[in-house]
Amino acid sequence: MRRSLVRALIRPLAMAATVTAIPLMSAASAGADSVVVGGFPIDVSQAPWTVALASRDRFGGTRAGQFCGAVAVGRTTVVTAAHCLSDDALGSPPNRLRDLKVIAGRTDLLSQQGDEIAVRKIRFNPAYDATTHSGDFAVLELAAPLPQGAVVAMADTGDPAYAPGTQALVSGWGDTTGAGSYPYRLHAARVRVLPDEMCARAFPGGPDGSYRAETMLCAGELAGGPDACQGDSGGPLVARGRLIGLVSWGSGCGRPGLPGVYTRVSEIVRALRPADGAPPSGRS
Ligand code: 4AZ
Repeated sequence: MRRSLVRALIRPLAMAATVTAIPLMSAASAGADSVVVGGFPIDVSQAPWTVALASRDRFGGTRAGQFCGAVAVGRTTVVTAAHCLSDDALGSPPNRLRDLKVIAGRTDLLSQQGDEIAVRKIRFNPAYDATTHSGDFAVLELAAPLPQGAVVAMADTGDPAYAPGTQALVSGWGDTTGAGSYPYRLHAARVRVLPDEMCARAFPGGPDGSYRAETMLCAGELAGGPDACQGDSGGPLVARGRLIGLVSWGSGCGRPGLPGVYTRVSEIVRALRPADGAPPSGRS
């Protein structure tokens, strides 16, 4: 499951480009073993740090080319999941993608609301491990600044926002049902930070993946329900007004006993801290 996530991400989204379905307003609840992402539509003003990663060249124009989420952490700095920008996900190296953009301030992908800003530079976390998804982040430099109001602070190590039980909000334009229903409107779901042991138990290694508490964060509801899903990858998990996670991976969406796995944002803070040595470098 884990190794197929990137392909799983790309397949439904590539298909979505040709789909003309009516946007879903929110995920319906369903039976015991069905997937539910349990979210609700929001206006981007409610989570203005949520931006879309988009390429119309690669993914078609139906949904403005949206293929992943990302987060504004500075006026010209956006973070996303490294796996969103892998050759595997994009079908070519990211620097070949001439029209890679961040879309900010837009609730509905069908609208012209907000700004589309070109990505000037991509820095991959040098410690990203594509096999385990450990350290799943990349830092993007934008060609023009975002409004200051779009920026969210990142939570450093020891921030109480990481405490298990903390309520958090995940937002994105990803699948709202787990069955390939991609909305035009931004959605959000309320989840809770869960103890690392829950994800360690759910993902001990093997087909469903392996959880590493140092670089990953566990969130969701143990009973299943609200969760991130394909197409939300790279997007924000915010608690107490601070960014604590980026949507990274999981096994299905909203399934009982299988929480969502997020990139632990304190790892990004650490990597970006000048005192820690060089900032993350890589292909650009
Ligand atoms: C994905 O493939 C994905 N339910 C993202 C999040 C989750 C599962 C899969 C978590 O992009």
